Amino acid sequence: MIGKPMEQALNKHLKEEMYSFYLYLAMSAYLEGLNFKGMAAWMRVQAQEEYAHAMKFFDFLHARGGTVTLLALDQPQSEWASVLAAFKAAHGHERGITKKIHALADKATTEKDHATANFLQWFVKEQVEEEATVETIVKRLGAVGDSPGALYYLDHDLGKRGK
Ligand code: OFO
Repeated sequence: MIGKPMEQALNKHLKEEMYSFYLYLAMSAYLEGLNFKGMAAWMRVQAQEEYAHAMKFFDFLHARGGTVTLLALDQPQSEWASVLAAFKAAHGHERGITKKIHALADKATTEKDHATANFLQWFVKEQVEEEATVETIVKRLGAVGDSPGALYYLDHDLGKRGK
């Protein structure tokens, strides 16, 4: 049975993952509006991954005899200054999520909740990948600059995700 403070913290994080879903869906809509269909598809796949992350918390809470409480989501931003700005925001967001996961892992250790600490290790590893993947895209976009040809090539390349 999970302790109440941990249950509350995991419910709060479930919301963070759902917000990530919402944010990436908003970025997908923004990119779709700019006609960068490959990048929009990439963000849509990312949103689906975030939904799956949220559901891991949902399932874990139930498996531990906890209660799932769905908290209200904030409205995500809907426009960015550029494609690069959107991906930079995604990178910043992932860095923030990493910090939150680490704080949760610290809490589980302090509370000697070994099951939760073990559950969170998957996310610790996943965050390394999440940050690295978006950082690579930010770097590629930075290298592309204002070259339309290179930008459309990158769009096409990112559209391969999930196909
Ligand atoms: Fe769930 O990893 Fe991104 O936010």
